[in-house]
Amino acid sequence: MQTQRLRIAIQKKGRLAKECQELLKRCGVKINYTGERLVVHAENMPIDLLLVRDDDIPGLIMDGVVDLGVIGENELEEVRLERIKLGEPSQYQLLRRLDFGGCRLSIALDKDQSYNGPQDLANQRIATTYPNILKAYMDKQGVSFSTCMLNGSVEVAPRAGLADAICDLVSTGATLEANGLKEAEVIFRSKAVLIQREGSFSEEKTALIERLLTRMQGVIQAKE
Ligand code: PRT
Ligand code: ZN
Repeated sequence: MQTQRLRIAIQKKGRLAKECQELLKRCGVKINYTGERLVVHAENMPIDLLLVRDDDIPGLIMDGVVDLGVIGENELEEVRLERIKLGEPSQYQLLRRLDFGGCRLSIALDKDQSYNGPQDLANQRIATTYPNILKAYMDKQGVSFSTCMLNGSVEVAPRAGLADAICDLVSTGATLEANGLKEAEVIFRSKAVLIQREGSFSEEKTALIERLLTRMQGVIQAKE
């Protein structure tokens, strides 16, 4: 169901939310975020914002339910691989990489354990929220392993005896350190990105997207 208004999905709460709101504001999109609404309307442009869990954003784009979305590349890639596995639509267009949400997906293990390369992970159990990205990496290395899927508290899995190693997002490294873990291998580098659904757009929407991109370019350059 397409609407006249441009639909943009952003994270409702979390690490990307504030910066997405700030970016849109600097692009001149006026939005009142008060209240607990799923959809908020821009006051000065034909734009509707969908405020959702970040996990839902890649699927909303790939199913063509929203026009644009802002999402971390880690989440985007994980959902893309999962959908390919399930035979579901997995297409999107990358409009631009943004200047926030930077992190890396890394394999980490007990800081006292020796590590000389991916072959040391052979037949180990690795806890992660990103089983598809991890599998793609390990397959490329030709190393067999098993997983333990966790949607939270991944970093405590080794200590709790649930896994030998973890594969989780890292930014400062403080969480790994606090849990007696060391970063062994960076398998994916991520930033927030602006993506667009496949398919055709009305002339009005195309022009609005162009305008937003031009403004975004200016906003991001001004910060550099
Ligand atoms: O509720 P919702 O599902 O929308 O949010 P969420 O809890 O799934 O995600 P959220 O808000 O935590 O993160 C959203 C996105 O921010 C991620 O998908 C990444 O693209 C990006 N991002 C950037 C990060 C981090 N940095 C990050 N450090 N996401 C998570 N972390 C976590 C990491 O999982 C670990 O627990 O922070 C911890 C490590 O941080 P350091 O600084 O101690 O290394
Ligand atoms: Zn999430």
